[in-house]
Amino acid sequence: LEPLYQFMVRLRLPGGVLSSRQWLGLDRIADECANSTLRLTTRQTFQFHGIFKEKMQTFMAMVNELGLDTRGACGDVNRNVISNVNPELSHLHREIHELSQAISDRLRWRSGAYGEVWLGEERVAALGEEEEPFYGYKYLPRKFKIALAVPPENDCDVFANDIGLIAIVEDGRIEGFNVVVGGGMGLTYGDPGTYPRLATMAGYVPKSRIVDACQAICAIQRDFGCRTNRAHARFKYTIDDYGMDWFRERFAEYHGRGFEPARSFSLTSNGDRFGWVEGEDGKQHLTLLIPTGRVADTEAGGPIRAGLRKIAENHDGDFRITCNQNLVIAGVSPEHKPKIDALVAEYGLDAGHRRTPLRQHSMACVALPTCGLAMAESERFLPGFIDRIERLMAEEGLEPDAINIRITGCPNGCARPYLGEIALTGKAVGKYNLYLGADFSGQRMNRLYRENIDVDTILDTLRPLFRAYGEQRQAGEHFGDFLVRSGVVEAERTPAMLHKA
Ligand code: SRM
Ligand code: SF4
Repeated sequence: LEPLYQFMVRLRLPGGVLSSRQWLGLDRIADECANSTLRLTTRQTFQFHGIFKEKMQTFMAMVNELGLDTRGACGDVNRNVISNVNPELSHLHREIHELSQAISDRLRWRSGAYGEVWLGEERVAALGEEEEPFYGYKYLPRKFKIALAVPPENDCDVFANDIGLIAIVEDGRIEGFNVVVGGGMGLTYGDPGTYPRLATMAGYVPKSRIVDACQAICAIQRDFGCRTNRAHARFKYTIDDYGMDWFRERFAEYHGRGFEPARSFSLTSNGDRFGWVEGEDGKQHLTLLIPTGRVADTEAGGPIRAGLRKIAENHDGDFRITCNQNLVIAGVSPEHKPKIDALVAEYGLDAGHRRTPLRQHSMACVALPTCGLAMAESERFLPGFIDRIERLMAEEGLEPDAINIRITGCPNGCARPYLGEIALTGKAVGKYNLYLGADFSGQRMNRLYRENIDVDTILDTLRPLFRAYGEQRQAGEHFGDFLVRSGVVEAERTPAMLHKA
């Protein structure tokens, strides 16, 4: 008798875009093969939980029938390429999405094993035959992540990625990208050799060469990344071990030409913007908060999944998952807007209790019960925690305000906690490390403020800080900036800053 194995599977979905047909197909798969929920992730795609081993082949075949796949959603390869969703600037979004797709396709692993194992295809490669022209037989030392931002929005947390591409737009067209390298969030408690790191500015690359440039950078990590210690194998450590001068030289060698000097840019926020906006093509786009990305029908959360299914049945545009676990009902023609509005109201998808600024700017990773690495609750802890923070802010006379809150069940950083103005990382059941003082645009990390404390102590710690913020904040000043200006925490100096261009 075999144990009842069950699996989590995530999809590859560059730029987070899918059609109504695909949404309906995934919704059906959730019932037929998984635990009847869909989970929008911080990397703009879906996770399915609770897929029993006997259902795996059916699951993969159904995903394949939708024109989707799971290649590179996990493993020591390039992961899901994420990008700005940008609903109003339709042509920019199209360009950025096409590039995400092109980078993802270029760095997709090729092995026929996928088809053989999951889709019943014939064996095509003989043993020892090269199946992976780019990855070779060893693949990468570790996972590798790429993000594309379109200033002024940093909704993809571009500096948290191995490669971050910051679009330089001139006359309404993408000319090229400032390339930042060596970002990453994970750390291991008690191992000072591991740390979160913001990516360092490398320089500018024109748009026509950006896919090749990404491949060259990924190849540098393939050839020089650490292969003896997995805790040291991410690209951020390669960059710190060898330095930026070395990296720029290798880039010029691998790519055939070097970086141009970085162009100026400005990023102002790293969350999503909610509600309807009209695109330049006259189409309407609605960004909806999906609490912690969980698409499910529950008593507490309401019929989110049923509502989105109904929308997909009536929607003539597409869906775009944001990098903050939310969803854009995109490309709605003006005559369809009232219908979508009516469904949103009928299913309570934009209910007032959900629309508070704190909820709109909070993220939590999955953690318990499915994540084997979790030390504490996260997804299930966030709603109650936000309730308590909102009460605390009201008690201290603060208006409801946008503060970027991130929670994870362990230090791995799946909700990019080190970019939260307030962040908790799980230490043990009911206990968290408290981090404070990131900025509101994903360009400064926070600092560890208190270790291993329970929720009551977290709130007691925040109370005087909220009070001081209410009394002393400057006009428009965000909470994280206030904490740094008032000396509560120092601005984080990360290795990334030490190597700044
Ligand atoms: Fe993650 C491992 C969930 C984004 C850093 N992550 C995991 C696993 C697979 C646990 C495991 O290895 O057994 C989690 C599955 C939990 C579950 O039950 O579903 C998991 N990670 C997630 C998701 C679903 C969080 C979410 O709530 O949305 C995100 C899925 C992304 C996707 O669709 O591809 C997710 N993970 C991230 C991010 C954020 C990002 O990529 O922008 C990070 C930090 C950025 C980075 O990579 O540096 C992240 N996950 C990790 C790490 C630490 C990596 C490191 O360098 O130390 C691990 C553990 C590992 O790789 O050893 C990990
Ligand atoms: Fe699991 Fe830790 Fe990632 Fe949360 S941060 S999903 S607990 S690995």
